[in-house]
Amino acid sequence: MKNIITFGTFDVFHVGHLNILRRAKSFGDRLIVGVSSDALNLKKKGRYPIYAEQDRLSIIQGIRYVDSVFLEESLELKEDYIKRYSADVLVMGDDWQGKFDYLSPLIDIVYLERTPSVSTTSVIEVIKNV
Ligand code: C2G
Repeated sequence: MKNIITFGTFDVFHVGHLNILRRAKSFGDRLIVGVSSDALNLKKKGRYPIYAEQDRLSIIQGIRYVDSVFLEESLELKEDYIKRYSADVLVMGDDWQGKFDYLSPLIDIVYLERTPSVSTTSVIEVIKNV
């Protein structure tokens, strides 16, 4: 049984999010997703996500490729989460290229190409300008 772990905010869920979850799952048997908390987002991006953390958790849990979800409370706890969920492979989009290489003694790391031309920020901009 190979466990895959990935992390993200997944705010205003879009096809780029779906693609990375589908591709992450293809690396193993179980996909575990750490969904960034609202407080972590405020710290990381200076604003709260559009969708509250409970809703983002429900959406991600409802995706067929996802086996379990948890709340990611801090960027510095990756090692703990990896051990807690017995993860074998960490998958992240390549906007994080190299950023988690320090974890490589603990886990295999795969960076996947982001889906082009879609992002939460661009969706928010389009809606703002309607
Ligand atoms: N993603 C993608 N293609 C896009 C947009 C996003 O492949 N067009 C991927 C990102 O690379 C990431 C995942 O979808 O792997 C979630 O993206 P975000 O919600 O933007 O995640 P982020 O806020 O970067 O949080 O501990 C790490 C952080 O929690 C990651």
